[in-house]
Amino acid sequence: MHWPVLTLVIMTVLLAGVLGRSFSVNGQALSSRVSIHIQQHPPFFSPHSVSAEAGSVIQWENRGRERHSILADDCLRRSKCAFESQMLEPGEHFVLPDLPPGDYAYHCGIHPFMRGFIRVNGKQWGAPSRSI
Ligand SMILES: [Cu+2]
Repeated sequence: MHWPVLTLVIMTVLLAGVLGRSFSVNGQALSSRVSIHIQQHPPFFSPHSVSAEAGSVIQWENRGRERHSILADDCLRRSKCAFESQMLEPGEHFVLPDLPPGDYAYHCGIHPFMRGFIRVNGKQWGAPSRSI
């Protein structure tokens, strides 16, 4: 590996560490890492709605007592599927490292009444937002 490349990798890792903290404003998470808790009671996905900058890591943690899964609503249309987790046992995580800009409604594959929403903003990176 060439030195400039190695330096870039190291700086990227360091920067990710600095930025890898969560901030929350009125339930809207604005950060490079967004954490969503899965819980047994409403709103089930907490916070229910999050917005994130492009390139953010979005992470769910099952803090409930049952199995759950994360399924983008568009998966039901079978044309495309933005994201779909495996079954998450209590205590397990699901991580989306790089969701493209757009609006994403999602639900639990086992309990369809558990619903959440993610908005990924792309403007910061010069890419237009798109709705799905
Ligand atoms: Cu569930």
